[in-house]
Amino acid sequence: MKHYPEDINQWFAAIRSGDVSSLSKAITLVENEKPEALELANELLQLCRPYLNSSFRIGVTGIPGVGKSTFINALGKNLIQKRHKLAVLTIDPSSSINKGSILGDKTRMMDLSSMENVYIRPSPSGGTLGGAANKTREAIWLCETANYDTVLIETVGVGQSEIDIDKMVDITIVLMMPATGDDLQGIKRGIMEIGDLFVINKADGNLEKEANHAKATILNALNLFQNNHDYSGSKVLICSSLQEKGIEEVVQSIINFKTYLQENELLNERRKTQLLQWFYDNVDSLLRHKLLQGSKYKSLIQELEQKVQNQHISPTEAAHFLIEKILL
Ligand SMILES: Nc1nc2c(ncn2[C@@H]2O[C@H](COP(=O)(O)OP(=O)(O)OP(=O)(O)O)[C@@H](O)[C@H]2O)c(=O)[nH]1
Ligand SMILES: [Mg+2]
Repeated sequence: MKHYPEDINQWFAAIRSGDVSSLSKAITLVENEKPEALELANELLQLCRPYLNSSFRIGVTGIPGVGKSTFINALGKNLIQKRHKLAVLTIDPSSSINKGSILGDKTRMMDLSSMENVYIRPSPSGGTLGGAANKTREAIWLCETANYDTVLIETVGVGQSEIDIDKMVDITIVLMMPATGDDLQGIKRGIMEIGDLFVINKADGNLEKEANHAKATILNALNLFQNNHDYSGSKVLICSSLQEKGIEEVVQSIINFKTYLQENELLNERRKTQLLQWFYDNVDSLLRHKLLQGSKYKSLIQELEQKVQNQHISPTEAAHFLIEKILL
């Protein structure tokens, strides 16, 4: 294919040796939806299989503007000082429409983006129609092949089905900020359940005092909602990403949590569950892709789409009807 290296073994070797442009091209390839690209990507990924799950994956999520990019910048600098090799992927839900806000993200990660041993890359979230899948997991895998031992993933919010961050990382950090009123934004069941660590950011200036208040509120909320593990270390921390205060404590908590996962066999368990999920997500999106690209059911699908929109048939009925036809 045009624009891609011709020799797949050489391409793979270049990725392994740390050539950043070869890595970037590979990520572009796995994001490409064209059938010939999928085939080439599969060939390349087969070579990468031994390196799957070779990094520690840290997910950072939270509402827009809470400071995720600034936090990753501070956290990343700390990890680089500890001699890690760092890949940062930012999933932008809007990127399939407007090509993303990586410029904004990169400026928030200014220090990090100019450092050696750091790779920053936006990962489109994938369209919702047409069966395009989110390829962040493949991107992580390629970074692992390129020897990045730590992968940080930034994503806005939760509840976006297949881009739910906890499906693809070893630890999920939920970033929050102190509210000015009593009410703390973002305490919702979903977010309390996926978080392994909760970090209250922007604990500086006027908000410093509020941050302690927020900590108590979150600790309370953690007692109310059922969390999915019995980790007994501190789960709620306070930091200022801008002033780089409290970051070392966050790093120590990440390390403690990782040890907890390893000692309780939970790291492997998590990864096994995620691999299955990944398999089924691929089954879903490939089925949809093949179905919509192929010509066999084209007119039936068009007919059903119209009927659904005109409310002559419910979406549920239409889906059942189509699947019955296919499996007949
Ligand atoms: N005072 C203060 N401001 C912060 C802190 N961290 C981030 N900010 C500011 O908050 C704003 C948003 O920061 P970002 O890092 O871009 O937030 P984000 O969560 O990545 O935003 P999106 O990617 O748009 O969802 C910026 O103006 C930052 O300077 C902090 O610790 N203290
Ligand atoms: Mg950001």
